[in-house]
Formats: sequence, C-alpha cells, structure tokens
Amino acid sequence: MESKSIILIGGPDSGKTNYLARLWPSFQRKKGELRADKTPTDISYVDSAVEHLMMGEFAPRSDRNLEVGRADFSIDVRAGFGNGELRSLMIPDISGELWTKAVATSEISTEWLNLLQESEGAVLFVRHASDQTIQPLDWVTARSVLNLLSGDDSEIEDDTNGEPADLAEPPIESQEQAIPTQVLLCELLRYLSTFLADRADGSAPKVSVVIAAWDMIGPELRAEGPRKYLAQEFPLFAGRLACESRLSIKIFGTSIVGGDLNDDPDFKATYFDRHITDHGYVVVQEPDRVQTVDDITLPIAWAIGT
Ligand SMILES: Nc1nc2c(ncn2[C@@H]2O[C@H](COP(=O)(O)OP(=O)(O)O)[C@@H](O)[C@H]2O)c(=O)[nH]1
Ligand SMILES: [Mg+2]
Repeated sequence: MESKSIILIGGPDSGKTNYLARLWPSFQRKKGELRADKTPTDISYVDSAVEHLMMGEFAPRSDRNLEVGRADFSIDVRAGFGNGELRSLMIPDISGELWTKAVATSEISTEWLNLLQESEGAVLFVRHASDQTIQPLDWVTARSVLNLLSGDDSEIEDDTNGEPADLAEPPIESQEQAIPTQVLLCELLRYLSTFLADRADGSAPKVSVVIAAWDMIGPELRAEGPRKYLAQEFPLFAGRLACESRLSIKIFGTSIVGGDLNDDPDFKATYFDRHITDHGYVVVQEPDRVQTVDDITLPIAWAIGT
C-alpha cells in the first residue's frame, strides 16, 4: 500500500540528526504518541547517532558517517499511540547546502519536487544558538562591509600598531553568497505551502516548526514560549508563519535530553541516573498558552494528525 509521507527538513546544524537519534529509544520502549511500525532493517544512519547520546554526548554535526552519501532514509510510523494509519517519515538526503542552492537559484530539482508532492506534512527544524545561523546585514555590519568595498580604510580605527587589523567579517565573496537563515526558512515554507499535498480528507497539510535546543535559551525568553521566541529571534520568519494562508502550522520547542550535554557539567553528572527515555521534553505553542510535555515524538505525531 502506498502510504503518504511526512518529511523532516531543516538547514545544517538545526538538530535533525540528534532528534532522530532520541526518537529511537522512544520507539523501542513504545513510549509516546508516535510509534515505529516496525524497526527498519538498515538503521546504521541513526545507530551511530544513538550511540553518541548513550555515551552522554550529542552526535556531532560534522560526523561524516552520519551525513555524507547516505541515501534517503524513511521509517514507517503510526501516530495515535500506534493506532493511526501507516505513514512514512521521510528524511531526505538533502544537505543544507543543496537547500541553500535551491533557494538561491529558485530552482528545485524534480526529485525534491516529487518528494514534496508526495508528502502531506512536514517537520521543519531551526535551532537556537547555532553558529550556522546567518544573520542579515545590519547597519553596523553593512558599514564595515562598505568600507572594505570602497578600499578606503581610513574609517577603520587603527589601533594595531601597524599590524594588519583583524577583519571581523568573512571575505566578501562568502558574504555575498550567504543567504540569511530567515530568508531560507521563509523560502522553505513557501515550497511547502506550494507543493505539499492535501491530506486524504481534503484538509490542509500540517507543518510542525521545531525550535531545537530549547534548553539553551535563557530562562526569560524560554518562559515566553516558542511563538515569542521566533518573534524575537527570527522576526521575518515569524511574520511569514503568521500570514501563511494554506498550511496548518504549530510551533514546538524541543530539548532532546532536557539539558546541554556540551556545556553543562552539572546536568551531565546526573544524566546517567535515568534512562534516556526519561530525559527530554517538548514545549508546545497552543493558541493561548504554552504547554510542556515529556513526549519527544509530539511534533511528528501532530504533523501526521488523526
Ligand atoms: N543543548 C542542546 N543542544 C542540541 C539539542 N539538539 C541538538 N543540539 C546541538 O545541535 C548540534 C547540531 O545538531 P544536529 O543534530 O547534528 O543537526 P543537523 O545538522 O540538523 O542534523 C548538536 O551537535 C548539538 O550540539 C538539544 O536538544 N539541546
Ligand atoms: Mg544531521
């Protein structure tokens, strides 16, 4: 039987691999609203990522074994605690750079186009505190770039005693090509809005927007919830989400183990006290309030719907 897909996408370093790794133990323990229909045979892609989590570290983004040359990867799943209809969770082999290229050239390959048209929902990742997030040029940055372009360095303060000044900005070429993350997200959403299929009952496709590494956000902004977070940190994208007319959208924050394994020794010290499925949470943006739930599968379960 042909089953419709839900696709999981996002830019580089947006938390996709680690999230998938964390799903695994939940599938095995049959915890959560989303269940794997059967364990896929080739799970080497997720396996090594799960191993990292089990050892008390995040799967590093540069782990080439996890990304390069892998094929499209999909898992058969059912929402509704395993009682829902069969769906395929598709993690396409589309690197961040390829998405960036598609956005830069406004050309999407036939393969991805088919993939989008065969999907009736999506989970779109963005991550807090990623050093891969590209900010648009603001007036401060623009000023130094203009100085560089004009070749007139008289405006750049010379406090280096004759040594060449450290240039804070990357080379011009790479700046020209760098598409701000928010623009990329808006374009991805446009692709989803244009090409995702209607659901079987004729209703609009559902898109979960996931803010990964929710635990790294400062307590004040965290208390405001996912929608306010986006409005503050990704205002252009937040505006785009607010005026989307076709898709049904819900915003989530995820913390796959409930803390930061990289930079929080106190958290790491207690990490092994409990099983991994007892770690982690999802913050759900409801229309009028914010809810915290300990089911990490929720963003996918919601996108699949009932
Ligand atoms: N603190 C924290 N960091 C996370 C979380 N999820 C991902 N990260 C960080 O984000 C990095 C990139 O995640 P990854 O899954 O490789 O992103 P991908 O490139 O989209 O597959 C990881 O190496 C972690 O450092 C989370 O829930 N909490
Ligand atoms: Mg990855």
